[in-house]
Amino acid sequence: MIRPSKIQNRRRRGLLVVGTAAAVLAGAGVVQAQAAEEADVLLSYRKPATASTFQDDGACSSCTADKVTDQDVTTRWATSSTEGWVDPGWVTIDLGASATVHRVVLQWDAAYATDYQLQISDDAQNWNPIYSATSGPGHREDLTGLDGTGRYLRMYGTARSNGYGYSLWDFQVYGTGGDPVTPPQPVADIDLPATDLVFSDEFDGPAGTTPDPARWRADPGTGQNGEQQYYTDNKNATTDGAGNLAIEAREETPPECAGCRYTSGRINTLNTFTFTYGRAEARIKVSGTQGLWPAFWMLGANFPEVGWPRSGEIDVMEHVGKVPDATYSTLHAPAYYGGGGYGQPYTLAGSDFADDFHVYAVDWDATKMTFSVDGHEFFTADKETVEKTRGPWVYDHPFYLILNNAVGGDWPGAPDSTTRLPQRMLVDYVRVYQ
Ligand SMILES: [Ca+2]
Ligand SMILES: [Ca+2]
Repeated sequence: MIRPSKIQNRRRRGLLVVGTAAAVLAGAGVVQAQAAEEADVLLSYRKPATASTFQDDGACSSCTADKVTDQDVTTRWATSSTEGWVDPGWVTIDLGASATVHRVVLQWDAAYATDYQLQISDDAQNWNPIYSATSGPGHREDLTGLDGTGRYLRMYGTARSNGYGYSLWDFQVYGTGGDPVTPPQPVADIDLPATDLVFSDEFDGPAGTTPDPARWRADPGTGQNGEQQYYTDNKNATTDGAGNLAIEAREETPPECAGCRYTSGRINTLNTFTFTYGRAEARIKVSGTQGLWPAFWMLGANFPEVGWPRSGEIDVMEHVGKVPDATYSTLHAPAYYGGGGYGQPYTLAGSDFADDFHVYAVDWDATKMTFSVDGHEFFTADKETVEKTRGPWVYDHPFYLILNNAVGGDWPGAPDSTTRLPQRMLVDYVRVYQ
């Protein structure tokens, strides 16, 4: 609606035999045949990094080298736009002590290296290649079977994918030795289908009841994206007495905004309910007419701290009045957002979604999200596919629910002479299962 597992590879490092047959025969010892197995761990987390140059401007603010080791796929290193869009370009991680490297994961930005080496060194002076690419594919490259020893590892790029520089969201190094810092534990995955009801609102109150403050808070103010409405403090969001919440868009100038011509409602669960993974569903009868833009969607709960699109956005359902017979499900992240979001429409040709209630849902776990309308699964966003084709997957943390009914804006366009107001978006229920 805003438009513009720490994997541990276990490697058997050889069989260590302690004791001898002779010792057994003598009764003086015990034969121990044990697998001396040393686990590969993430060696690069929070390790210092340096780079040929870094970018710090409006296009990429504070895109310093340490952003490749922060285990945050919404931050990136990039070479300087004024002096760094040249070859070679490099970023070096100091692993803190000598390490043996077995695996590297690179999550590139659109500005990636087609030709590059991974080089290792004991002194950051003399480098030995442990991997060479001559036609690197960019996006996510998971390089296994590596074998090199040293304290410093660098990506040394010699050819760029486009006219820009080099940029990495993440540069993960796995192996043994070094001086590893234990990374944060990932959120526990769940098994789908999710069937335990953990949040619900059936909106069964008497007519005129505002949303339960234990579940929802109004989010008053103007909208983004060139929207024209003013969202009131629940004056436009009340139950209809028939089991639904009605979010009503009206043509009126609110006292809070002298320049506004429309009012509507927007509510969310940021301060009352957030969740990671599960099924979120709502039964909704969207509003129609030119210029209307009802939505059921989610933002990362870290939105107040990191902003958008770093928070991530999951649009379970959006509808624009000018396209009556389609709804849309879309993901937004720092590498793909706005008109470039990752999504699909669901179309019932010739129908008008504003004519009836439909159930809009997402089933979300650590590997994928599947979107459905009335049980028809029409779009699956697969984590691995997204990482290999679009960019980082930024949905492994808590999100909160949002309902709103926008008027105008870049996507639906402004109301015109055909627009009929007021218009109600009716929500029969919202339920979340885990
Ligand atoms: Ca990062
Ligand atoms: Ca209901």
